[in-house]
Amino acid sequence: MRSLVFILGDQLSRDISSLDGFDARHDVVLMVEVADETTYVKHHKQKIALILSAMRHFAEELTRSGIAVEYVRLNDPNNTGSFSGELARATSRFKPHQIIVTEPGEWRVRRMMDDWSVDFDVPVEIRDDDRFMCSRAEFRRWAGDRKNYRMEFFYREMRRQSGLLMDDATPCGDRWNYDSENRKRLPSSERLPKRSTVEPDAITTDVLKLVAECFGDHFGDLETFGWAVTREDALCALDQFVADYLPKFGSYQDAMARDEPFVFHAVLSPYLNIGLLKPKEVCLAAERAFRAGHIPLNAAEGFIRQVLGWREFVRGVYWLEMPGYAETNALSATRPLPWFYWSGDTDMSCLSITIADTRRNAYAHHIQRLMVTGNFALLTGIRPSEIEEWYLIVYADAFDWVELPNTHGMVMFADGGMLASKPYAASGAYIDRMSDYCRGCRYNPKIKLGEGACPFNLLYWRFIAMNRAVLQHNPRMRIVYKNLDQMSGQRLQQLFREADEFLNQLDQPTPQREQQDL
Ligand code: DLZ
Ligand code: SF4
Repeated sequence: MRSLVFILGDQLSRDISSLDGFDARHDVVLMVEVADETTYVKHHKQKIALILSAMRHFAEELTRSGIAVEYVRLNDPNNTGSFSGELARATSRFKPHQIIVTEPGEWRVRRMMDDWSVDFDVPVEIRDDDRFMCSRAEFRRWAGDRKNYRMEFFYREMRRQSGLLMDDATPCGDRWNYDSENRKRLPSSERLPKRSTVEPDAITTDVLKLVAECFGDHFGDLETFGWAVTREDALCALDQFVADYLPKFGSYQDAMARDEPFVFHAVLSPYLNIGLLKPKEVCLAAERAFRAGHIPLNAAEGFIRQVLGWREFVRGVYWLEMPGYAETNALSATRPLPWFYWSGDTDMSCLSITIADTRRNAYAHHIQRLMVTGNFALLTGIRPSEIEEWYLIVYADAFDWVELPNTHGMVMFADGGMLASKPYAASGAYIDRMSDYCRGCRYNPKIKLGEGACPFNLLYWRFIAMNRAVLQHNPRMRIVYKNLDQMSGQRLQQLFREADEFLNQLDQPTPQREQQDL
């Protein structure tokens, strides 16, 4: 045998670079389900089920096409439980001349790979992951000696380079960005088309059983599992998105609604991030729909900006700045994560709804993530590593390369502004404007102080005041500090007192938290 090609659980693409030049007469693919990956954080049950089922389907597809696959199941009695252990077993069994692998999406695993060639005494070729539209080298060139990175400039460069939504050298509609047209609240009369889910087949049913047995104490519901686990079904989800949701995705991109957890969002990120869909093809699908006159420009541009702009951008920042990136804590945030992030047990209805959606679907859309759970973590000063781990656990699409910059930089401003030009801090008024969550909440977003005041209002000004040293010279924060300085000392004192009372009860240890059912 010549090559052992090791394919990881988020590399489920037929054109993954590790398969380039694969010789079916001699080479073997290795895929492994291992305890280390399922438990290095306690992933949402649906996330584990999605990855394991998609891995099993992918292995079947490879086998059908004549590729020899060595597939190790989680409950195989000889399973060593780790990537390195399984690679060691496969190497001694197949005695390959070389091991080929595509670079992983996580620094932790990349470091592991450094040891493999010495440990197994076999050359290890680590290939670039060319499923992204911007390679790590191209991003490094773009970044040059910039001290901080702004998505908007990178995005324009990517538009020019890819030709997406371009009329020769000019952006379609003569504007790069239609963000200002993407902030409508969802009217209560708006009826959304029903989302279709994929009925579990025999493979998925087996995996669901396995996950229920082995990971019963992990966060999240399993009964609602309806993810696509094959490329074919992921392509159907893409078609449905373009036809039914994309036309209004632009206008309602930032809207939140208690009975519509997905609003008009694509919900394709898990498929993109494990390799069932390709970023270029989803962008092209949106562009085609626009050119054919089926969707408005603000929808096509808003969607393409997320995939071609933001997704590629955070991946570039991750690889450029790791491992030091994760260590920064610009706002010195040290509060432990409140227990209600797991239980959903809070009387702030925006948070309880978002957490319930997350538990049920292993998904929340970007404004729920940024402006509800994220905003609360920012305002209360949760320790970045704790909230990062939460995001990595609870979302089906969360892999370190994408989750970390989004949480550390965008949500928590822990990088001091390397990635975002100002913290995304907001009071209750923002949540009230963009959602129907406040209706029925025990608090009132219009009350700033005293009985019934929305905690976001108290916490917002406390956050602004407490972080003056770091933020006051930021040009985008100037008006905020001007407003703060106009508040009377007495008002500020009351605000701090009430905010601290709220925070003190947040810090109370919850009795019997271990017994609570996640
Ligand atoms: C996230 C995950 C899980 C839950 N399980 C596995 C697994 O059993 N086998 C595997 O190959 N990959 C898994 N993954 C995805 C890996 O954690 C992912 O490939 C690494 O984080 C590197 O990006
Ligand atoms: Fe959230 Fe405040 Fe609105 Fe309640 S009133 S839902 S806490 S923003």
